[in-house]
Amino acid sequence: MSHQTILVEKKGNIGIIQLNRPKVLNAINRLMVDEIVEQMEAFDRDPDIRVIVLRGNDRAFAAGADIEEMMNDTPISFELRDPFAVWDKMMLIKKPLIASVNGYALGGGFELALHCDLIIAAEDAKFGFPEVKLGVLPGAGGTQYLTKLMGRTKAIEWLWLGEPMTAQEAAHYGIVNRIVHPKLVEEETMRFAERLSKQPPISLRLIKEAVNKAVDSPLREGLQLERKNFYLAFDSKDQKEGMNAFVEKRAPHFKGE
Ligand code: CO8
Repeated sequence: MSHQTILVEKKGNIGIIQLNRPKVLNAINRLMVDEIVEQMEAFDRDPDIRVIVLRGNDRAFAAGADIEEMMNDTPISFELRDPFAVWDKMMLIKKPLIASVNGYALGGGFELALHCDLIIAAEDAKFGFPEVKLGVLPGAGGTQYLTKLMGRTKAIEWLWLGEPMTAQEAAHYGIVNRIVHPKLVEEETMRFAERLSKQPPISLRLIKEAVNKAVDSPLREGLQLERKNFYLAFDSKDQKEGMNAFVEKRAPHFKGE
């Protein structure tokens, strides 16, 4: 399938989506969100793919929503088009999603990275929510994700001032998983993705569901889901393989069955 705003590539079991509007620092227009999510869903269904990587280019992961496209929107145009319904679909992707961030991850670009399970970032990457400077606020989950990750005190300061945070600050607050030299971001991302691609896919998927449940439900509900998923894992061939390999003192080979 040909795309206008993204490039798509498969490397072994890893599906890569590259944001591709370099002239506007990968500003996210409506078509781009549609194409990203359609491709994520296609990789999620593809039995050969085990991990999905989302990346930008050296200058920017994405510098936010496309301001020119958005500037004439009205409450009614938003209501009728329902632009965030497609963002919600991202939360249903079951395979691991890794954001690989060089340069700017601002506004909707930061929100896109926060919709991923893991973020690998360059030491000089810049994360932030500058929406306040445009007289608006984040709309694709930024206020919620940031507050849950770093707590109210720091989140409200960042959202009110709209200044970018460094990758080191983002790592300090548990927002990014790894920071590396800008030239090593791709290598580190692929290394991490390959490592995950060798883990048992059904376990990864059940863990993702249970961890996401922990974020926004009472402990008891989360514990019940974790227990159900734990039982479910025992119906997989990978559970037999993993435990047999342990007692036979050999490396396991997981097939996602
Ligand atoms: N939208 C549209 N165009 C953009 C955007 C953007 N978000 N960011 C950069 N561009 C364009 C610039 O207009 C410029 O175009 P041109 O060459 O034609 O003048 C080109 O990209 C290069 O940008 P700069 O010349 O400004 O590059 P600098 O290195 O000087 O500055 C910055 C880089 C600091 C990143 C600067 O471009 C900037 O401040 N960008 C805007 C950042 C911003 O405000 N982001 C938030 C947008 S609002 C938002 O994300 C709301 C999310 C709502 C939910 C998501 C729905 C999809």
